[in-house]
Amino acid sequence: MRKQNDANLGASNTALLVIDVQNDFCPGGHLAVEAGDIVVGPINQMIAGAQNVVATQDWHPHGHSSFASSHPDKAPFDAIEMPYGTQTLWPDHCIQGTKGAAFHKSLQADAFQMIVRKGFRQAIDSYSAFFENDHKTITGLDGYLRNRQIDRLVLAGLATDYCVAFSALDAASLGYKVAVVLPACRAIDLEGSLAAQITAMGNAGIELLEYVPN
Ligand code: VGL
Ligand code: ZN
Repeated sequence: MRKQNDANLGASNTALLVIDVQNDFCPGGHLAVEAGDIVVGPINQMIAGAQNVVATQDWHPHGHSSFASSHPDKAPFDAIEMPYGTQTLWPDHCIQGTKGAAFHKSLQADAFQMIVRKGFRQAIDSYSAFFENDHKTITGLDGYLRNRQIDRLVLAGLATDYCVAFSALDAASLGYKVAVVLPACRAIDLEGSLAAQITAMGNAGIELLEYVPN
């Protein structure tokens, strides 16, 4: 069902949180998400109507511990045990300063008021915009949003089942009101991860919007 303007992006207490719309997650990139680039149009439309816009940028050093290439005998999409828990291994992607780590060229990145870089510590990955994968190390975004008296977040970007979902779930557990705009997200979908994360987000009280709010 189509709802009218639920996301209310023009409100001063609300921020649009644009997750990882970077070349490596788009077609032709090193960890391409199917049709990842189609999120750019709807996100630009939302940016145009938003008062507050924050973005994340996956930002790994060479040889990052989340890369399969850093582990002998491992292949991309294998899982390994890290001191902080199970970690999926990825193709090398979003290496600091490379074209793959840059935002998609058509994304209205000039509108970003704050860019949170994550995954820059060699030994730990970070899917969420709030906490690294140990669920303890903070990125600082919560403090920034609180300082700006923002308590509602509308998320969109890549990938639905990893960085978008982890960010949305952490935001909900931190007490934010959270919505995810599904048509402005695309998933990696490893072994049912999309369905699992959609269920988890629903259970956490996250609003799943099926349309692009204007
Ligand atoms: C992401 C896997 C590895 C994402 C980032 O942005 O969803 N997924 N690094
Ligand atoms: Zn990454």
